[in-house]
Amino acid sequence: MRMSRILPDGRGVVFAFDHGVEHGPKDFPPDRVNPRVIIEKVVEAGVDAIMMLPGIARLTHDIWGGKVAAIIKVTSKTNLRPKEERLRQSAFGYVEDAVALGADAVAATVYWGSQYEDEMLERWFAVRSAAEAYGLPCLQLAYPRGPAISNMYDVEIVRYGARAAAESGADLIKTYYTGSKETFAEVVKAASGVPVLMSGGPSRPKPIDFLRDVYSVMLAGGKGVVVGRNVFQHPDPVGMARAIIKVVHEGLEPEEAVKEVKG
Ligand code: FBP
Repeated sequence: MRMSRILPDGRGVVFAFDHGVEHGPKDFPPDRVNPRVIIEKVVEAGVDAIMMLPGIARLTHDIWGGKVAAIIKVTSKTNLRPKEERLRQSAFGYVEDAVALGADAVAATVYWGSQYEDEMLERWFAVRSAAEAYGLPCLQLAYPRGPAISNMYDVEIVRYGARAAAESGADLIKTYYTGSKETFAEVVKAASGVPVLMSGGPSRPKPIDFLRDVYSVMLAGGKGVVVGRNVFQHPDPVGMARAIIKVVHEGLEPEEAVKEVKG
């Protein structure tokens, strides 16, 4: 039931909105620092789900409740930490908080390859087993990054993370785009049937470039996208979200979908 709210036709567009802690308020354009402003826009655009930390859910539930699925992320870290400590995420709430908030799923990050992999796996499995008891799907942000990884977008590295995510019991995998349809198909294959969603990444100057990546992901067998900055930093977030939705759910070509975007 819950998975079908996130991937209504087997595919989904999830709005990622955990940046206030991960990157700080500098990520938000000055007119959108209040989370309610942007949440209103993505709900209007018709995203399938919003991935957020517990506090944002409390502050905005009256906008998305009953309209859009909620994925509560229960790990995070700040960039205020010393650099070498940024390769671990801490507990940022508990599965019970997500249940109390009426969540459809929980999310947690694992930095595969980090020197703190051990600690993050302990946390992942604690989240995984608590969520299992409530029937809550677990989205894993399967991000390979660590001292031994020189290129975290390399297909060998990304598919390793996707495979490890599948083997650790993820119900949904969010990971990096590897740059082409062919390489992303390898990532999808490694995930062995667990739905793979592309992580958005930094804002692309031209919306068409982002839409082309999303299109390739779908052709590669990906099940959608978990996108933040490419929507909330764009001057027309509603148009941008609508364009992405059209590519993911209707298979519209990027050149057509981009017509939704103003400016
Ligand atoms: P974006 O689409 O903005 O990249 O959001 C996806 C996301 O994974 C967020 O969930 C998270 O806060 C951020 O990117 C992580 O960014 P970084 O790569 O700097 O750690």
